[in-house]
Amino acid sequence: MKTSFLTFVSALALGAAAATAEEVRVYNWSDYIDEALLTKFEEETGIKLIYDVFDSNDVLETKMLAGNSGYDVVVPTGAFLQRQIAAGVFQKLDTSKLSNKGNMWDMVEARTATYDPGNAYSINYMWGTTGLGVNVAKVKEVLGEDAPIDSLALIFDPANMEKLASCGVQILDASDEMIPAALAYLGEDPTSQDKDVLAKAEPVLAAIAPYVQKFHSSEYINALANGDICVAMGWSGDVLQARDRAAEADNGVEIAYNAPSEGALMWFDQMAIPADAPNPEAAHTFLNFIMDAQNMADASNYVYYANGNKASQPLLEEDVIGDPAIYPSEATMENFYTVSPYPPKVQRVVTRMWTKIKSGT
Ligand code: N2P
Repeated sequence: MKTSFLTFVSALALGAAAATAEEVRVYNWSDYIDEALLTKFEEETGIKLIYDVFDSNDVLETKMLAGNSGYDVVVPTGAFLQRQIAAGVFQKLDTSKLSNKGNMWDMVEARTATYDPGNAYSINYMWGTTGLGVNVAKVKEVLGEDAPIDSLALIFDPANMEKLASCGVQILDASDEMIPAALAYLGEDPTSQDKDVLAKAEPVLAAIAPYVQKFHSSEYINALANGDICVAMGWSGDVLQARDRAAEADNGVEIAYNAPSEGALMWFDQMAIPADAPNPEAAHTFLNFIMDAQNMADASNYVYYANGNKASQPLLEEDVIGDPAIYPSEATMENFYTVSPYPPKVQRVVTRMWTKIKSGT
């Protein structure tokens, strides 16, 4: 009797486990993790991981605002996170399920609290800057020895772009980053939300659009590495990954990353759990896995971005923690700016402007 009852109970338990087969769906940026970590997560937790990628905050935001994305963890950048929290898109984190939270870095948490007060809804994954990926030899061949390789004039002076078009230039398809950069080039406040100031960015971007091979936010990694393009306005770690891919291919291509001397945008990518996540429990397990010092170090060592995890720092490779393009000094950071979400009316103007600029290619 007893045995058969137990058998019955365990059969029920098994049935229940099969019905709710634990899985977690993560939507992260492309080229942003060491894939070995994905397998490690599944092996350690027994939770099936479905991992999709995107390369645009706008794409992520459209999905988040529509709801029912099916994702348990997503990774918006600070300013986008801020307005998505306001729109009710995320749930508060349950810190009782995040035993590794003490590993986080107070310097980063102080900064991300601007977007997410108290860091109640998100943890920092990685952070970096937006700047110039340069094939130095090619660019000097085209523009001469004095080529302004660390200045926004490289891409915003049409005279330079006209020549660089011959070796190929790609620009991020991110209005929220490229419009502030054009303002910084003009000596205007890149954080301005004043429509009249923002309007000044349009002619700058429109003038170079015909020389841009592509407005795209992930293809430039391989394009730089293969020598298909000579300049990209892109994200720090992505350019460094291009540098590495070229070195590995031993193809003679040498890539450098330069934060623009006029000021660089500094951004923070935050992991958060949608309010309608199918499996918030597994989402917390994933976040806690990511906050493990070794796991976070492995991720940064692989993608060349700084992270928000203080405990990971002794585990970082010297070419990561020791590279000021990845872990800049406090003094360098003073030349970085951060942006806040545009109010809806201004956002509409910016979106329209961007569509118009791109259609001029
Ligand atoms: C990863 C790019 C993430 C930086 N490839 C954009 N916030």
